[in-house]
Amino acid sequence: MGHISTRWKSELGPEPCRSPAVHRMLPVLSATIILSAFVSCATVELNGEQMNDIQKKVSDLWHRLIYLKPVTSGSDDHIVYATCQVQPSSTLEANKPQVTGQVLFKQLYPDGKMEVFFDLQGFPADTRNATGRAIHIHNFGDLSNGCDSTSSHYNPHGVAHPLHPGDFGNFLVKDGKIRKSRSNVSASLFGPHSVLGRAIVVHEQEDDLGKGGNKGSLEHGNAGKRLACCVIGICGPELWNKAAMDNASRKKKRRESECKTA
Ligand SMILES: *[C@@H]1O[C@H](CO)[C@@H](O)[C@H](O)[C@H]1NC(C)=O
Ligand SMILES: *[C@@H]1O[C@H](CO)[C@@H](O)[C@H](O)[C@H]1NC(C)=O
Ligand SMILES: *[C@@H]1O[C@H](CO)[C@@H](O)[C@H](O)[C@H]1NC(C)=O
Ligand SMILES: [Cu+2]
Ligand SMILES: [Zn+2]
Repeated sequence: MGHISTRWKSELGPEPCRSPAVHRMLPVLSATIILSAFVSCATVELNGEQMNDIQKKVSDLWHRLIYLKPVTSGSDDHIVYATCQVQPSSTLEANKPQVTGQVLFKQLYPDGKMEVFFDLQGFPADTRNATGRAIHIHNFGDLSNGCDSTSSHYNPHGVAHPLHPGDFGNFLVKDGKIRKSRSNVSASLFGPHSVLGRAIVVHEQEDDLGKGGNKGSLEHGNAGKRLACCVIGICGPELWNKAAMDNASRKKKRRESECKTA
């Protein structure tokens, strides 16, 4: 490391900015590359599984090196937060539900699973015929033509619906609202398949979850019109912490009122 720094100074002027994560990982990466070079030169026979394991480790290190956490969200740099401010589609007819609200994301870096909190309002309060409403991550964060310009479901692995990382399934409306947490979600806020900059779309209808028996079912679940959408962007911890506090105090109130009526 010292040697490289001296060379930077003498030949290339001041040392370029490098994030601490790169500093931490360079030695590990070099060691792994040397190790894998040694392994491939040695006459030791490796079975396919061992080879795959080495390949996986090397590729994992590269990913961590190249796709660094996009931004430090607040004081704890091991958590990434994101938000999506849901607005009715600009192409939506006036007689359709005007859905607004927030979708919040939290994920531990670099190995955590994404947690998502949905807080939406503006659905019809009459739930006599209530079916679920589908919510997905769509490919583009392009709202130039309302939610219609967000393209199809984000599908980095080329699989059929409902196996896309942003297929959140169906949400029941209660009193015109959706308020729901999901954890262990397979979408991610970092890495090569980060969903930052892509769109959340709230649909008018239920997701048939691939069981509709037609082509559309395996592409988008026949979830109908796009009511509302937003673009996922990085943020600090404040929104999530506030939502978690409100969530906890609602729960406490609910319990208290249940105790009173019991
Ligand atoms: C419920 O659905 C049935 C059949 O789709 C329809 O005939 C009825 O009018 C609906 N009721 C309400 C309150 O929307
Ligand atoms: C989380 O998801 C993975 C695969 O997506 C699954 O194997 C695991 O059992 C899940 N964990 C929990 C706690 O649901
Ligand atoms: C909200 O509360 C529920 C339980 O009542 C919990 O499962 C969920 O994780 C909470 N969500 C947040 C964002 O704290
Ligand atoms: Cu969708
Ligand atoms: Zn899908």
